[in-house]
Amino acid sequence: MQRAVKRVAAIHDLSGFGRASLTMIIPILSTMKVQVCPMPTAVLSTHTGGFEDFSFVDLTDTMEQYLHHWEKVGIDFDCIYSGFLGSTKQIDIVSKFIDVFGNENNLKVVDPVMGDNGKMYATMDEEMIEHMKRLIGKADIITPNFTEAAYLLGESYEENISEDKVKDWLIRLSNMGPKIVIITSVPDGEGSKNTSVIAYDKKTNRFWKVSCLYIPAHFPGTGDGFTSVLVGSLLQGDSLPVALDRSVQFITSAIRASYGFDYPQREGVLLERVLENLNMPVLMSSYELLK
Ligand code: PXL
Repeated sequence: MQRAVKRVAAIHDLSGFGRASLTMIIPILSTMKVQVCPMPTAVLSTHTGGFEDFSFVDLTDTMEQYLHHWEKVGIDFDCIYSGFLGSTKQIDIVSKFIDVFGNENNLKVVDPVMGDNGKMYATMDEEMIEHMKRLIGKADIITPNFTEAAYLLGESYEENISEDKVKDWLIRLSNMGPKIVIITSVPDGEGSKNTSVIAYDKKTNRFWKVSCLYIPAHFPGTGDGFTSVLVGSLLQGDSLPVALDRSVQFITSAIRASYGFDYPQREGVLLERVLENLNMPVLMSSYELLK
């Protein structure tokens, strides 16, 4: 029998201030009627994007204890979802977590959080990228942004990339293991006011695209919000293009609800103002099938 409420193991950090990682993921998935079981990778006073001198408690050893205890208790999950990871050891623990708790019925989602806007985060290094390449091989779905996709493929960040080249990147990433590859923040080329999410579903050999108006703002944590809505939507039984549409629409409305206010963008989007949109009827208005 199906569980009354779907259950996700969420392997991410907990940052006390600045909406990102678990402080985005838990409210979004709870609002979408999905139970979140957080496995915190670290506890920080703030996230690292735009704050200095934050406190940081590494929980790598605790992650292993969680894994063993959850295995002993016999918990099973409808989805395993990982994001920002702080070391090669943490990446390898997620890999082990997928070996232990992954099965053919659950969804393994890896968001390979490594950088943005053409740059790697300060906490990342080459060795971690190598481990991340191995981890994505165990995922069903990966959601790199354009910068992360370039790092995973050893390609350079190109502002004016053609759609054919993005398709080639998607196929090459899916050849590394995942069945579905979703690249976010794809620049729509010179002169365009849009940015896109482009996805590839290996099984059906179809490419999907959802575009939205580019807003010149940078709020950390929007990638975590995007993937959380995607996970919630797929667990609710939506198709891939509808899940993409819902994720893009939600993040766009969160950015629009925030951008008009004058406050530091490092605090993240004003999630509390838009959370209820997640329970509104779905407008399947914008996805396209790419030829
Ligand atoms: O949203 C990605 C993210 C997650 N966790 C931490 C971060 C960031 C991005 O800066 O610093 C701690």
